[in-house]
Amino acid sequence: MENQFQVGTTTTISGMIHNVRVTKWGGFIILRKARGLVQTVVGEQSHFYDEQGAEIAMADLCREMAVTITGTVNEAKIKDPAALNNTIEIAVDKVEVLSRPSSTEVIDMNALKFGDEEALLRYKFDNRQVTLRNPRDMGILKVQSTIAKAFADYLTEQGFTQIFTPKIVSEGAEGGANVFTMDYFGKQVYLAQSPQFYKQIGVGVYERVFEIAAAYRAEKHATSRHLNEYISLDVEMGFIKGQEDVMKLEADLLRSIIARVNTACAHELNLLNATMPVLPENVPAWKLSEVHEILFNEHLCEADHRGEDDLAPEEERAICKYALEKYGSDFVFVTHFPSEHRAFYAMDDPKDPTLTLSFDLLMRGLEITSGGQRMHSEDDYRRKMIARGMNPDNFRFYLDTFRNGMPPHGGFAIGLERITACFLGLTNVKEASMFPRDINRVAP
Ligand code: AMO
Repeated sequence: MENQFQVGTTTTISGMIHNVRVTKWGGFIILRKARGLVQTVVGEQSHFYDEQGAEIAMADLCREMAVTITGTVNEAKIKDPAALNNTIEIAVDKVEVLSRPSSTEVIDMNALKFGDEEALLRYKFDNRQVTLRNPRDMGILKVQSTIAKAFADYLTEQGFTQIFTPKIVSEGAEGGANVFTMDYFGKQVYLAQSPQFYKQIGVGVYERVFEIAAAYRAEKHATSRHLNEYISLDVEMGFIKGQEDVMKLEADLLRSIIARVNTACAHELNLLNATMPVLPENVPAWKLSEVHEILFNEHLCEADHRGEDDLAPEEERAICKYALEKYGSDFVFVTHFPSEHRAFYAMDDPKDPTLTLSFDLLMRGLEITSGGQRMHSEDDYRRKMIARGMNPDNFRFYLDTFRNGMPPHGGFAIGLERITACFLGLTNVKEASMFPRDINRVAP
């Protein structure tokens, strides 16, 4: 691509017409490529041809035509951060139309006026198949794709095997009411809330596994942090000494992802005006009870949350702010959540069985990960299931895994849309989903 833009050379470039601006002396055709816009300048030397090769006028060109442009690369200073290369423009010799939209009124996001941010988002999502065609949204999803690739690459280097597990399942793994049911040839089944059971099973096979796949949660409330279908970056590893091994792996993995995004997506980060988070060598880690105490003692929250079973959203924001100011970290691990409120597969802390060896990772005020050590003895699973009123018979294949032997193990899952939104400072995770599903939306 770089060679294509050598000043003084003739180049041929194909793309979609993002915009046409006619001036007295000619005008501009702004071409859209996969990574951004290219400015081309029309002058007296320019000729235009339709799909049949017949000569047409510049005025016959319109947005979203697919074209091939041949011209000379010239130096230029382009201010638009969406420019693929802001030091050049192309003086057009010829434009060949390859195909055209069937409507002459294609959607132009820039020309639309909206009363408020909500209305803009609604319009964007209602017409996502077309509104995605703008440098900002393309940039968000490019960063997301880079995160997923960096995740897979790092783990593969560390000896992890990528697995693909079923999304139609006989039991929900995470409990709670947010599970979608579906009819499966007359039997009630579920959409997987997570690949939890299957990634643990994968550890019995490959020791270290990861998966990148959709997870389903029947979230009944429209919030800026929940989707009904999201992409879960799942990791599970065997032969751990404790949850610290899992936390260390996640910190190292994130360091590698951040470095990759910084180098591979410098253009997108600039366009989105995003500053990547700081992940220090030692990420602050506090027990849940310690977080409540810190925030109370430092007067950082309005309410007194001591004794509560979970983190309140105001606490998530406050502890992240505290960690950044005091320890220079955009990330905070919170550990030792109460057993009663954690998924049944979490291992209880032998020192205090009311707590679990589990953690959340917060970033810039938002939970991006849950993880921890899991139980590995069938007896422990049965005991916990029965205590929670679950029927172990419904989990036969899962329990069978432990009956047949499992190493000490643990893992975590990162919500891909959440981490993308946090990296880029987006206020709504839906913006980091190509086609978001929420309580009111299943199309496009
Ligand atoms: P948990 O339910 O906390 O844990 O989910 C893990 C991470 O997935 C993301 N996430 C969501 N993102 C968008 N919309 C949602 N509705 C949504 N729900 C969850 C979040 C969250 O931190 N099996 C465990 C993980 C593990 O222990 O390995 C699990 O699913 O970023």
